[in-house]
Amino acid sequence: MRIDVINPNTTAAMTAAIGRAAEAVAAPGTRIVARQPAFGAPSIEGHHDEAWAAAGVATEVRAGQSEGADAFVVACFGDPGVAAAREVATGPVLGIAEAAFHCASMLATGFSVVTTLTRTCTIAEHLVVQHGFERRCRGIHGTDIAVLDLDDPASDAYVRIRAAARDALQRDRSGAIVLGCAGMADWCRRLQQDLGVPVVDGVAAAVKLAEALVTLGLGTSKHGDYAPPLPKAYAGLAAPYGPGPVRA
Ligand code: 5HY
Repeated sequence: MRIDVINPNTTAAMTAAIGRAAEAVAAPGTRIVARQPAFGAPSIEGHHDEAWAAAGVATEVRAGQSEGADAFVVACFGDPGVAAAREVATGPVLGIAEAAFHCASMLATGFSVVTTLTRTCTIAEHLVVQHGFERRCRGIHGTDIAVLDLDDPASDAYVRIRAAARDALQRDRSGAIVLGCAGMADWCRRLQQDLGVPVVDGVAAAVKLAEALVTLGLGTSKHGDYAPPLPKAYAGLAAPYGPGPVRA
């Protein structure tokens, strides 16, 4: 099977790291295609970034669908564009936040999220409510590390994230940690060893859940609001991306 893993931001180094994290857990018969939009924000750290990211995700899913992708992962913790992507795709479309919430909920009675900028915690809170995890998510904590500073040694990001996770486990009385950024995927196993609790990276979780759904012969429902977009001519900047046949 083919799973397209979309980094909704435009930072190629992050796309490559996300692709590696996906390939590290993919089954032997799964081909991972890591991709990113040609336009948008270099990092997604708020509602305005997310608005453009959602459009970028929709364009990448439309392209991947025409290339025969069996499933899609939206590898940004805000899950931007997942609903629109589900209209376009026939296979499963999983956002890394939703996937991580499900996995963490099967491992502990309560989990905590540790993410980047505190201002993005509200976006995660919206996702918790949207997906019905209010009773399982016991806290969402920012570290005020910018997304693109995660791999800068000067940010001391790993130590700060580990400290925030330790504090969250105590303060929230939670039993598992969800990593609140696709850029934290590489630290998942190390954090799990250091903390002694399950640590869920949404990229890996989404890839394995997507594999499971495809293997079960399950795809996105086309009955209801995930039916294909209604054919219409889009104008201006969006003109090439309107519903209907993929742009040549
Ligand atoms: C992400 N932003 O996973 C989110 C993390 C965040 O560019 N990739 C981004 O802070 O919401």
